[in-house]
Amino acid sequence: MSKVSLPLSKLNDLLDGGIEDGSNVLIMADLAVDKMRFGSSLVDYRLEEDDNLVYFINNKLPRYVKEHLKDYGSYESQISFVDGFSKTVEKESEEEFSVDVKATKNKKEYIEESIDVVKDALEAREGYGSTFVLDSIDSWVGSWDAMEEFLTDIKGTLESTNTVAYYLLPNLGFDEESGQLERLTEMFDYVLHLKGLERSGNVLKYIDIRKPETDTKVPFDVTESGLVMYVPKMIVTGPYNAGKSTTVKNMSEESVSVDRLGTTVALDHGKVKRNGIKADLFGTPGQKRFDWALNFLGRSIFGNFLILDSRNPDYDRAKDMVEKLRAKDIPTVILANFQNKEDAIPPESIEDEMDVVTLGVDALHGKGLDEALDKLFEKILSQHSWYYT
Ligand SMILES: Nc1nc2c(ncn2[C@@H]2O[C@H](COP(=O)(O)OP(=O)(O)O)[C@@H](O)[C@H]2O)c(=O)[nH]1
Ligand SMILES: [Mg+2]
Repeated sequence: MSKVSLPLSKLNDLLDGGIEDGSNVLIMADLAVDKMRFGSSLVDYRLEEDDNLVYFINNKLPRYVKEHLKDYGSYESQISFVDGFSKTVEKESEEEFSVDVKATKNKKEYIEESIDVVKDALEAREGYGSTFVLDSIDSWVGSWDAMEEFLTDIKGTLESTNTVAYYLLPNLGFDEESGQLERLTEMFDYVLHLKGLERSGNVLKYIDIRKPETDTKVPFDVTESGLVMYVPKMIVTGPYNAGKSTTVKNMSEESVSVDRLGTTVALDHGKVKRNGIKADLFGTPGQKRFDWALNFLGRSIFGNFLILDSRNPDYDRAKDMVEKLRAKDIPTVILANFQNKEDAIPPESIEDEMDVVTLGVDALHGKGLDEALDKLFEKILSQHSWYYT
């Protein structure tokens, strides 16, 4: 059996390459997260990877989905629909594959009837290699035995047609106590829980892999270019003239520097989009304001770049900053800047002195900034903090 990749490289890393072919995957989404946007970016990605798509629709007319699927026209030959809805609203189905039972009448019968239609649709795809999507199984909730039978029964066909099946489900308030979550987790091969956290008016979305049980959580967002890892706030700190503004500017796609009253009230803000990573970057103003900025931004800071001038690292000041960042549990990476200068101290020496992961960069010419971003994200993901509880 081989692995099928998902559109987020961190997820694939955590799953040892992706999802095992022939699997049933539950994608459960908290109500604050738009599961359809996640589902669409998954589908778009798999279509681009030349999968066939078999899309089971049980809560709207297929025509509606066709109108809303990105680039449906160019992928039409790769897609079949299983129409599980027309009958329910007493319409004649226009699709080759349709379920001939009303979803509202008898759930058990409906689910049983669906199995054969889905099998036919999967087997009819030439060349196999398919993504199967069922949106959504909320109406199956409660019919646990029938659901389990569907999942067990479909398995052989998934394996023989090299298909991964994704079932979308809004989190209707399943909790550990009721045993429903446990039951669901048992039934599926993989369970991805999309969670939403409210933080100062924004919803922070992240993926919690419930099965196989995984500690690392992956914060994400859906952009025009698909799924990316996303954190809303990372800061850039460091002594005066160490290269903070330069780092924000050259790490970002777009940036603004608001200079008022000289350099003392400068605020740098940049939008980072690279390596499948999206982040908002804020340069903290002059060093005296560092403590103030830390207290003000406090709990919503996800990570920090501490920029030092490698020719003169100002260790006392730097250590003081690191201590305060540690106290707030803020993941930090030191950037040993000005590595293009002859008298720069190598990053290894600075790391030894500071006891914090240190990378050498030349912020002015953008050297080492990609690696710096990867490293800080790695730290953010592995350093468990308040924001995931
Ligand atoms: N040669 C070189 N110059 C740099 C580098 N990083 C920043 N600079 C320059 O150093 C000066 C101070 O940088 P700036 O980003 O304003 O420092 P800040 O006070 O920390 O925001 C500017 O003139 C930058 O162009 C670097 O890596 N190499
Ligand atoms: Mg500056």
